[in-house]
Amino acid sequence: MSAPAPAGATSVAGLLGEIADVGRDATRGGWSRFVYADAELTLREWFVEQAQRRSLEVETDRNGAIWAWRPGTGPAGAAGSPHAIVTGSHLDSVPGGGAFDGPLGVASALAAVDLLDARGVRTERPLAVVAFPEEEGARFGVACLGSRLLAGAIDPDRARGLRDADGRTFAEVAAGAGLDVDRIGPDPARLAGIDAFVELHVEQGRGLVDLGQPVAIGSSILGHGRWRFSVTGEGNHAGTTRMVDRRDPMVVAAGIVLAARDAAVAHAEARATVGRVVPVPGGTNVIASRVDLWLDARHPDDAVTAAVVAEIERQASRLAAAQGCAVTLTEESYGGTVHFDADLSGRLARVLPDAPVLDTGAGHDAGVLASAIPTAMLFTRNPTGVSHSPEEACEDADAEAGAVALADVLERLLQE
Ligand code: HGY
Ligand code: MN
Ligand code: MN
Ligand code: MN
Repeated sequence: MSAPAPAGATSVAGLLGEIADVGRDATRGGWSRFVYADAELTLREWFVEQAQRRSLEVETDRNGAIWAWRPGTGPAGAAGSPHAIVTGSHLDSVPGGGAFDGPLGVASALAAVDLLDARGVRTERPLAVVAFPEEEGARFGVACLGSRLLAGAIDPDRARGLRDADGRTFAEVAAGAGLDVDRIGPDPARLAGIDAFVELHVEQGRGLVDLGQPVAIGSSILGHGRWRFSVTGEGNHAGTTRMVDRRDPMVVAAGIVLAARDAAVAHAEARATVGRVVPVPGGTNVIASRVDLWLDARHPDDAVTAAVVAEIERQASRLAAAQGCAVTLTEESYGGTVHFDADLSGRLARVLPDAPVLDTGAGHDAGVLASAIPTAMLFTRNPTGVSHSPEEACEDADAEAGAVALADVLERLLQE
């Protein structure tokens, strides 16, 4: 487990430089920082240390999110006090992901706190910087698990039973990290104390590159969901089993991957991805008995997403029948298109009049919380436009511009 470099930075690039070696994935490339695994636990420690260096009051909520409070001058003023302005993002990553998806929002929030301190901003409202757990859903399969629990968007019993690739449950793993898993679930009192949540995130596209701007305001998040196909056939020997005698679920899985591409291509703006295919038992010289594969499908119109998934399901059934296999489909999570709070986004636009407005195809904790509190997003330019890959990038100057924009927005919201 690589430890972060000694704390001391205040620039966004400096802060991210302190954690640059945490969770590097020598096998896949990029970074793999899965919730409650070593790298993410190190990032949690780093975040707490950064917060304490800034005299922020740190607490962990019932769902494992870390909240660092910059007290207001009003009543209570700290954890959970009323009329708070909150910013932040996540520290976890996809497997072999980039260095900015998540951590850029957390580091920019810490740098924004430094700017507010330097400007002598003191307000009745408190400010909190939050790091949500399992935003990518890379370990337990449900994206934005921490913010969904907070907002009551997932049943706590279902969350406790989610399993990672090793079969370990969220309850077991989170308890091992010190969380009282009997208490996970909605936290309406905490949400009631928040007047606005603004998440800064690296742009996962080329919008700002094409517009020649460093920072954008978010407008909406594409509706998207995750589904699991399980194809069962007959496990057997790769060498002794004649082709005519096979009931090979991997052949069906290959057809489903192509069916997903074809179904999405048939609908403008639709996206469908099969990014994970897991044969069981998974031997090189073994015909799998079962193959699990996960579909990620997205579209601005929920009905089109449903139609795309239905078409893929039809093709999967046809393919399975042709191979003497069976196939089941389970919806793991779904969230419709989110439009950020118009009033809040309008206030951001008055603070950042030159910032363009962009939608995003990527999910975010802000998208989940939009159902419960006023939320908005800022995006910082990514020169490659690539994300969920080591190619993800953000120039130092743009990262600083993002932090200044966030500080300007937070200062205005704190004072209103
Ligand atoms: O999958 C997403 O869109 C997000 O990055 N979790
Ligand atoms: Mn992501
Ligand atoms: Mn993200
Ligand atoms: Mn996201």
